Order: sequence, then structure tokens, then C-alpha cells
Amino acid sequence: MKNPQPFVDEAAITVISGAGGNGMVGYRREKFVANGGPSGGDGGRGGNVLLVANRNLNTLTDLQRRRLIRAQNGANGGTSRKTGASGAHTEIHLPVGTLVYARDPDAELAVDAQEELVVDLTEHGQRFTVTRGGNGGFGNARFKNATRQTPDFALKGRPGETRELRLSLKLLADVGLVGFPNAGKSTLLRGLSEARPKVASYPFTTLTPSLGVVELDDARIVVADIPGLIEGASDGAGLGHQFLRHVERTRVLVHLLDLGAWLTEGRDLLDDYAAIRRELGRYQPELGERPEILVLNKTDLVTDPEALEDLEDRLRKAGLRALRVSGASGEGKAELVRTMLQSVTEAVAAERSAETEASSPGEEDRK
Ligand SMILES: Nc1nc2c(ncn2[C@@H]2O[C@H](COP(=O)(O)OP(=O)(O)OP(=O)(O)O)[C@@H](O)[C@H]2O)c(=O)[nH]1
Ligand SMILES: [Mg+2]
Repeated sequence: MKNPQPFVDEAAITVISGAGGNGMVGYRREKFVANGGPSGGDGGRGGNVLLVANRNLNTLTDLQRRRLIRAQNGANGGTSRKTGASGAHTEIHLPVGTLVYARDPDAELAVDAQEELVVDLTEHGQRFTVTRGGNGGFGNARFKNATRQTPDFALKGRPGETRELRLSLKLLADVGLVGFPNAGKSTLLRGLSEARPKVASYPFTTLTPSLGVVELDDARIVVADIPGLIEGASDGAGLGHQFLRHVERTRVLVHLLDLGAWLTEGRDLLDDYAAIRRELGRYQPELGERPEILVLNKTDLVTDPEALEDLEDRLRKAGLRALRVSGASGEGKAELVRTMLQSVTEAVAAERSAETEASSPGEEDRK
């Protein structure tokens, strides 16, 4: 298997569109035409730099090595009024979920307040022209008029545009898997999708988020394995909150409780549950309201079904209902996928109706 690329979710690049080609100064030289008129063509347009959202990418790693990205310059104008070739556009492919900020060139330090959001690449295939190529300069043929029969000058092409961009990836996934280290998030993602995050019996095995696609019938949902959540993560404990931001833009959370830790270490899963919820809420209060599917994972380890029922009773008393799942044996997988799809579908419908409400003119907009 190909080694996965290291995960990078911040990058700074400079993009420069192509300069326009220069106009040409030229004269017709044809047999039998004395004093040939001006015939210098225009320069070609410079190429644009485009950003393209691509769901097959999951990291900004490539861009760390490509700090400066240019589009091609337009070619100079030619003789016989030939316009120079346009410069080729350059496409920069970025993961879906990349937020693109432009730095204010006048600001001394690039901090948030001095940046503006240029585009949020939320949909696969979305394209955005971030710098436009310069216009080509007019050739001298353009300047001929009644009083100026043989203009001996042409215009230079316009320079390309330069922009300094900060790219910040916040994964967009339908479902985010959360839970303590070792809860079995990566195993579950492997069982549900083609993703191959590393699995091992120690905490913090997964050091970076990974995405998998889960398919059922015609539906396709993207699931993110969010590593590194522990008590204090929002204050920087463990891997800290660096990955909490990748939970922000998921529609539904699947919260895994580790029956293995309950059986072998006697861990209180209600405490575990509360601890993760607290971290999510401290990072961003809205995360507390996100639809959540609770899962008791690793059911294959349970030898005393009554103890499991007692645990479920305790959860119920706390107002919680959990699905029984084993990422290892596949138990409960089908029901989990159905539940995920249903929650995601509901979340999408809710987003749509919120959008229509926002876009239909209300009283205030009409004033
Ligand atoms: N018996 C059993 N073991 C499991 C199950 N799921 C995961 N495990 C084991 O639990 C350990 C941790 O699994 P991972 O999938 O790496 O857990 P994780 O939540 O991704 O852990 P981190 O990446 O460290 O946060 C591994 O030894 C797995 O083999 C399960 O359903 N049943
Ligand atoms: Mg993992």
C-alpha cells in the first residue's frame, strides 16, 4: 500500500498569475506593397491561477513544498497582426474543506484581523479564480488612424497579480468519530470504508484525522476519524485541540464508548462520555448540540450479557441510548450505517431549510 502522506492542515503560498504578453511593433512587408502599414499584433493574456476543490485530497502537504505558484505569461504579439498565445492557467487542487484567506499586503504581521476569507471550498469540483492574468498589450496595428498612418509604438502587457494566501483545512465530513484513545475509532472506520488508518492497542495510535467513504445503496457519506480527544484536549492536553477543529464541520457525531476499558480497567463509561462531551463543548458550544449517535463498542468482548444490560440501564437513566457495535466482528455495523445515513439525511434537510429561510427575503431585507 502506498504510504499515506503526512497530514498538514495549514499552508501559506504565494500565487502569481501570468503577465500579459507585449504588443508588437511591426510593419507589413509584402511584395508590391510599398510602405507597408503597421501590423504588430497584441500580446496574449496571462494565465489565471485557479483553486479547485478535490475530494480525493486530504492534506495540504504538497503545498508545503510549492510555496510559489505561477501561471504562464501570455506570449508577445507577432507580425501580421497575430495575437500572442494566452498563458496557460494553473490549477491548484485542494482538499474539500479548505478555507482560503488572503493576507493584507500592507499589514506588517498576518494575523486574523488583517486577513479576509477569499473562498471556502466546500464542494468537490468547485473552482475559483484567485488571481487573473494580465491583459496583453496592444500591438501597433491597433493605433493606426487617419492622422497616424504608421504608429511606431505598442503597449506592454499588464503584469500578473500576486496574492499571498493562507490555506487552512477544516475537514468537511458528514460524520465525525469521537471517543477516547483506543475506543476503536480507526478499527470501525476500516470496517466501514476503504480507509486504512493505523490500528494498535495503545492510545494515540492515530496521529492525524483520516477520512473514509461509507456507501449504502446510492448514498455516500464521508466519515472522519478524529484522533486525540482526551480530557483537557481543548486546553492542549494530549494532541490538544489541533484536531478538534476537524470536528467543527461534521454534521453528525458518532461517539464511541469503549467496552474493553470498562471490562478490563473498570472505567466508568458515563464519566468517559461526559469528559469527551465537555471537551467538545469547551472547544465550541455548538458542538454540544450536534446530532450524536452513541455506540457501545467492542461488544465481542462482553461475556456477561446482564452486566451489559445493567450498563445500558444506567445510560438510559441518564437519557442516553446506545447502539451495540463491534468494529472487530462487525456486529451492529449494518444498523450503525443505517442510523448514520438517516441522521446525515436529516441534518442535510435541516441545513437546506435553514438556507431557504435565510435567502427568502424577510421583513428586514425589504426595508
Ligand atoms: N475486541 C475488540 N477490540 C477492538 C475493537 N475495535 C478496536 N479494537 C482494538 O482496540 C485497540 C484500539 O483500536 P483503534 O481502532 O486503534 O482505536 P482508536 O480509537 O483509533 O485509538 P487511537 O487512534 O489511539 O485514538 C486495538 O488493539 C484494536 O484491535 C473491537 O470491536 N473489539
Ligand atoms: Mg485511531
